[in-house]
Amino acid sequence: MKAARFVMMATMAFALIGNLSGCGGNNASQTAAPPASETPAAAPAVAPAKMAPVGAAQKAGPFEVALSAALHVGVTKFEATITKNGKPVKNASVTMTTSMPSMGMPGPTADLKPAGAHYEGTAKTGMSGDWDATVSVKAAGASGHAAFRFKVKS
Ligand SMILES: [Cu+2]
Repeated sequence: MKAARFVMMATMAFALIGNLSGCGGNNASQTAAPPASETPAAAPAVAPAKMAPVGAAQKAGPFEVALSAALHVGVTKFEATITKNGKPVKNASVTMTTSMPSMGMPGPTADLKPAGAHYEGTAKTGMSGDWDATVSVKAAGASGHAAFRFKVKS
């Protein structure tokens, strides 16, 4: 019983620290989800939310960028689809930076890595409210930026 109680206290402390971290910070360690082994077995199962477009697809230099995510407060997976003249762009370097414009708060930065037909990565949107995300794309000697604004609901 003692061990179980310690695990519960540690889990609560971890959750508290997470809540105090504001917009999610801007270092990489805060963008990573905790290993599955640290997830308490008793945690209620939450059905994964459906990915949805984050605003309209944007031009980024010669590229078109569509961004989607299941927006919520916490660690969130973002998927970017990068095309050029309607065709998928491979071997691109894709980085997403975030901020909360109304609060002047920088948010996390994430490298979006190739995953199937798109690029994906996680970023912790630590607070509800309006967020900006800029997706920077570099591929085959060309580059561009696409800007998205989205709302994270509490
Ligand atoms: Cu904030």
